[in-house]
Amino acid sequence: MTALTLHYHPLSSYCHKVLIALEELAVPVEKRLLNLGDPAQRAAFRALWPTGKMPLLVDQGEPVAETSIIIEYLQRKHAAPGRTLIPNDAEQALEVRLWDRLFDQYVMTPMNAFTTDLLRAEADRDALNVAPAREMLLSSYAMIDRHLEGRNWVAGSAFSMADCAAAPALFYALAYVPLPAGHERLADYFERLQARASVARTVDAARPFFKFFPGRQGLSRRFWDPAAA
Ligand SMILES: N[C@@H](CCC(=O)N[C@@H](CS)C(=O)NCC(=O)O)C(=O)O
Repeated sequence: MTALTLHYHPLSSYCHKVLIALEELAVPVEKRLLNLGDPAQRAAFRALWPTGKMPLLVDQGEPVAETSIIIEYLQRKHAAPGRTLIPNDAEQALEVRLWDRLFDQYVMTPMNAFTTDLLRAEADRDALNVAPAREMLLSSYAMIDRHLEGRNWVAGSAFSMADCAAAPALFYALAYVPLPAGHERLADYFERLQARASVARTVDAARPFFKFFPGRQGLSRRFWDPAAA
């Protein structure tokens, strides 16, 4: 029996980031599905962690919050021998943290602006709300595409925490704002991410919930039905 509990939802992009990391670091956790739409669960969760944001890791009763911190914590305290997502070398670690931040701030955040807009009542939606988010995504795609020249993974030579952040951010962002032509390096990187076992398994587990994803119309058919790909 593990001492670690993860409060999560299988559809949540930030939860995907940590689920991928858990698998990469070979850390067993007890997963507790959290439905923030349920007022009682929401109140109980806020009592545990005041921001009410998931995922939340609980280690022997102590909450560990914020995805990048959760991953660093798992790496330091619970990773299986030989498993790593943040290099020991300080310069390389900085590059991983930089790209982790860039994906969270400039891909995940604008992607979530689309979700927030679609969750509003139709009368309250506004194209002006999502126009800056679309611009930011397109500018991030161009930046990432340029950066990927000669690289397999986004920071350093090995799969890292930055790739854990990239996988769900791009997965959902591309459903809202598809990749324009001329971003072949980013397109290839996205395929490498999808082929990674930890990412593929996280997407598999989310599949039954895709029907609740507000951007579901933009989700490629192969993600609904991998056999049809
Ligand atoms: N900065 C946080 C962001 C977490 C976050 O935004 N989680 C979303 C789910 S993807 C959430 O809990 N949303 C619920 C809400 O805002 O009420 C992290 O890295 O953990």
